[in-house]
Amino acid sequence: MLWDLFCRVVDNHGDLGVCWRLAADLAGRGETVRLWVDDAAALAWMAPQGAPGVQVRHWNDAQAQPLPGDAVVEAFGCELPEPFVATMAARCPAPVWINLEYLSAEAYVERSHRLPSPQRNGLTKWFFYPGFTPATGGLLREPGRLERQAGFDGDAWLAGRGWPRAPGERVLSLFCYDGAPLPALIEALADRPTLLLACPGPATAQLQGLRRDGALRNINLPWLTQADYDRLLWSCDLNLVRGEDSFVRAQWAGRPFVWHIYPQHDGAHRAKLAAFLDRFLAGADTALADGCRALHAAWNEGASRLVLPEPGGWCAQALRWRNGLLAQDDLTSQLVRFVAEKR
Ligand code: TRH
Repeated sequence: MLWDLFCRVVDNHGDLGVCWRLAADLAGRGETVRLWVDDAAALAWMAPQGAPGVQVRHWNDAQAQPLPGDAVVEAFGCELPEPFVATMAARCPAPVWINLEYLSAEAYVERSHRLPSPQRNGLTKWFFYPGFTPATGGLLREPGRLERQAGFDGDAWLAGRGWPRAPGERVLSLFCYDGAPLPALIEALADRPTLLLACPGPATAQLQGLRRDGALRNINLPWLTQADYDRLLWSCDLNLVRGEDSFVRAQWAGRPFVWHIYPQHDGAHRAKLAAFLDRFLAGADTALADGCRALHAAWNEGASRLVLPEPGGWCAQALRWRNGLLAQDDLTSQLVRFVAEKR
């Protein structure tokens, strides 16, 4: 089938990051995808090699009213160009119109997933919610990901990139927003030799001015391709991630992670964070659960001090969590089935 996937880059990189990953995954399964995006600049580092079967088109070209595909995905409620919507209404059969929502672990997601929204022009827009349970649309997980990680040697990869782990050193990746309490993190890491691999943006900017003692060293990374960013996550003992897509990729890495949630002015992100931790920590022992919650509160509220949970139990919980998620249908499979069902 032909898919039209619309993406508007709000800020940061997750809208495009998620849409690119979905487009490439669909194309990898034999679908044809037109990715309409208003600012594709970040693809230059995210996916410089592109993907067979994905055509990246500029958002404005959609005004020229190409014949819409079999499925139209409006990512994160980005509001499609009116002329394109008009051609959708005129197409017979009408395309299946999907609004792909942001990821959340909150309960409303299961109630809202797959709900229809009849439109004035006679079309139906379907709400499709990613999520962490079988009653949701699931998570992006392209075929072969687990196998690629299984045979991967993280230390060799780090050394090959010029960021070698010294003997006995703990290695962390750091991808965060402004406001992350880096001084508290640096203090919490002082107990062991640590290599901090800082991703571009607030992480490297904030580390610049901070005093660090001998036990901790940091290297500022360039923007990596999505595939290399995955390899970074697979190579580290602890991944500090943010937003939506790196947050999911850290869960697939099966390593301890700390989530810097995208801050919302009305504080709605706090409920979203709590809902995720409730699911992630289900079945964990009290010490780990309390430690993880306290760490996320400190990291997301900018505390002056933070404590890392004991790594052994944290690793076991991250693996248990990933194994549970692997049992669910992935987002792309569910989307393809949903469109075939509604056509
Ligand atoms: O950049 P983000 O903060 O994006 C955010 C979130 O998606 C948030 O939900 C959304 O509301 C907001 O944008 C508008 O974090 P995220 O989601 O992890 O997206 C970053 C993308 O960049 C992701 O696909 C991973 C990728 N990436 C690389 O490819 N290479 C890199 O070196 C790094 C650090 C990230």
